Amino acid sequence: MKRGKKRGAVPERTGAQCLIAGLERAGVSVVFGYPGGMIIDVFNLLTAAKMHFVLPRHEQGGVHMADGYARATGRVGCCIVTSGPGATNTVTGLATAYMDGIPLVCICGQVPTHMIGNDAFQEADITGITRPVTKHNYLVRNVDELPRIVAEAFHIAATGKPGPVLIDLPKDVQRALTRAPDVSPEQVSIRSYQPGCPVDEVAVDQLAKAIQAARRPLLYAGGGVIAAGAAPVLTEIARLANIPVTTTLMGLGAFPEDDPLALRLLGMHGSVAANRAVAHCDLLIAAGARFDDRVTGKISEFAPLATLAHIDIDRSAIGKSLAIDLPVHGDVRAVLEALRGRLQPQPRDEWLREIAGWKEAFPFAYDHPAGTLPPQYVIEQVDRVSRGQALVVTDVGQHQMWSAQFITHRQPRHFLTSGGLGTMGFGLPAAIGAQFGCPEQLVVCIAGDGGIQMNVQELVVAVEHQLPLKVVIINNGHLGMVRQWQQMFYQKNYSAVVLGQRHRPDNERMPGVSDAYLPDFVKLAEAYGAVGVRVSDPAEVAPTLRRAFESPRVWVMEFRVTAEENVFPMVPPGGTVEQIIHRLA
Ligand SMILES: Cc1ncc(C[n+]2csc(CCOP(=O)(O)OP(=O)(O)O)c2C)c(N)n1
Repeated sequence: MKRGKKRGAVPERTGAQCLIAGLERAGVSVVFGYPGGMIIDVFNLLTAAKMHFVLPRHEQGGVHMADGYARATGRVGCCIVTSGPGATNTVTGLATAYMDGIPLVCICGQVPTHMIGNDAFQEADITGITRPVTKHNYLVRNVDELPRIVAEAFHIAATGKPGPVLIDLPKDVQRALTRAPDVSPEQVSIRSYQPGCPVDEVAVDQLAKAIQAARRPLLYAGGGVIAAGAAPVLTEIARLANIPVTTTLMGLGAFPEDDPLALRLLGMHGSVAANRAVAHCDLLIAAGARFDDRVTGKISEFAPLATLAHIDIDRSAIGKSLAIDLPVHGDVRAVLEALRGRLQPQPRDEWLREIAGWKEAFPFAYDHPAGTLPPQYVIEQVDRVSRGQALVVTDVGQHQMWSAQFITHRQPRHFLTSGGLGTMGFGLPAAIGAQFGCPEQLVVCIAGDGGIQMNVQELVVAVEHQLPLKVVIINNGHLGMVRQWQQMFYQKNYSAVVLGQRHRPDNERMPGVSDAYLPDFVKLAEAYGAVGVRVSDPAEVAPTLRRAFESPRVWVMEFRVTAEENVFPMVPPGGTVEQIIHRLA
């Protein structure tokens, strides 16, 4: 048969061309990627593609950047890497996004199809490896299917409970020719995947009746509220029916914490008021939350007096950890909108008075002995100096919990953190991704001296792209959160938690090194082209932050804080609210 171009037919394109066209159709405007031999055909086209390209310095950094971009904007983040080590370097980032329900599409190069399974150079079975940490993944064997697969990947990532999707793309498929037409994510219809579901009016009626009848109702809002864009309607409902609200780590910002109904963070390091309210409420309405063990503590004693209602888009999350009395499967925003019209104002004075008493008696607090710099003080100042406007991205550890406690969270998508996986090394690259998504926004990364070193190489990306990013390092000279657990639960047997030169058993200084703390973060910042400053005087904290926030440059501010500060209150792991620890004796 003659190969000729029919009038009106789709011109022949390579797989790589189809991929780029698919990304453009999906509205990708920034792509984070790292090249290599098995993805070189795609990179060959990126120079001319209608999207901004960002080169991280490690593929893990690239995935966290795409993740931070997605968390800050609500759009699907996108990254492209090569096969083998490039692909395996994405696994932690994918697992991080998967645990927190973040929409990503990750494209990996792969060895040619005829070599798959032969232990070819830079071959890794990334489809198999990532199956448990992606919402869905594809190994593309036929170029004709590629336009549909790209559109499906974006559709699946963004709809239902969002999550990461991986496309494993062999080199020969990138180079093969096809006349398959482009497909948009909006055109996708998959028979076995129907994420939209109509609001269950009967269930909403039952929930409305339960709320009207409850004397001590409590809303427990998770990251699903933010993902669904349901924060405004949640706030309306809480105020209309006088229902106090507590949020998970992922839900911070779903309800303004300066509202008298706000109970703030729930769970292990949550407020006493929030944890007590759960213990005393007669109706607990979980919205876009998943009864995570860091929230529930001892699950059999969680909300012992309450009827449990659970609104979630993910049917499999309902009843997973606890039996639910009032399940409401559906989009959180649609369900809350349907609920709003069925509720009447209720005073609930007694319940609100009780809660106000707990809030007043047990605020988040810390000691500030003269001559010391408490880490909580630094974090409080970030909030104050930015007038509550900063988009804060944290790493993982004590500083993460203090950031949850000492920042007054007021709006969604302004507090980004690795909740489910607790990934150290997330903060800096995610903050860079967030800054790409929100160029006008003040973005502040708060990290520990341990976690910042896990992806510190990405600092150069912020400098290179002239991002106005600010990095706050809470330097306590330790892997603080692990040190706290060793202090509290392992008889102070400090194992592998001291960072820097003080780690030397003879405690002797190394020749030529003047400081016990290593690395020198100021020099490190300068090496990457950023402004680096060190602060240990409390009086210098606010002026330094102010100068940094007014500057267009990347600033790295190292705060030398009290070394052995702990995060309180603390419900011990697997414990109950009665066992809450307020401070060490
Ligand atoms: C990749 C990874 N490795 C190990 C851990 C376990 N871990 C949790 S918090 C923590 C200490 C973090 O120390 P640092 O970054 O200095 O922050 P700090 O707790 O002192 O604020 C560790 C090791 C983790 N969460 N992630």
